[in-house]
Amino acid sequence: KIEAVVFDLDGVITDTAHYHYLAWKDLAEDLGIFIDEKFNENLKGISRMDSLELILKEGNRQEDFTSEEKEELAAKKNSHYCELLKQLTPKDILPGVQELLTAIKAEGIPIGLASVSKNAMTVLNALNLVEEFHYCADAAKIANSKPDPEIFLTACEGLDATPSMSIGIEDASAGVQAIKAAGMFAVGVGESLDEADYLLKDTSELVWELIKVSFAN
Ligand code: B16
Ligand code: MG
Repeated sequence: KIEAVVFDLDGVITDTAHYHYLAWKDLAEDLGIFIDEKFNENLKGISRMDSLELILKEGNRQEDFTSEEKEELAAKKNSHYCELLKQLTPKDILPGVQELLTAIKAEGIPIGLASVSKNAMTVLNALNLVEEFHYCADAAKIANSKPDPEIFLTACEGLDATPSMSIGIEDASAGVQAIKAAGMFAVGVGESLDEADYLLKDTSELVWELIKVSFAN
């Protein structure tokens, strides 16, 4: 019996990954660093400060800033990101997600959130999805960013679920690695997620009956 389903947020429930990208790209350009969508793949599921470090490294500028200055750069990116988030409405829930949540709920299976985003509750609120989740792991209390399993393990614990009997859904390679490291069944949505136990092209393919069959096999 499946004990829980734990969702990633950015890139699975809604496409905030794109807003993260726009905000980072802007900041990077101010620093004379060029990043593209391909580079952005490395930032998915990675915490705010770790993302900044990767961008600075890309431009060979890691040593150019004090940790205080880095905090300011990250804060600048975040306020731009929060500005972009104001456009978000329930229409931005990705295809298939609402149906999937409804199907899981109908079976009485607890639903959790494992987002390392400190803006996760703002995003869920804008999408009107807060009520759908029985437990949301608090990113502020997580010491290790994905691919570390910490956030998925915290979500399972919060739902009183055994990780090996639980499913995680992710769009990022670091996230799929985190699910596997937690000992859970990994559903991957998108490209280059070979480690996933069940791989789908996009969220419209997230069909509960098919996920269940794949989990059982
Ligand atoms: P914030 P997820 C992650 O969310 C994003 O994928 C990642 O790109 C972002 O840097 C991270 O959240 C931190 O977000 O700056 O809002 O705290 O994929 O774990 O839902
Ligand atoms: Mg994601």
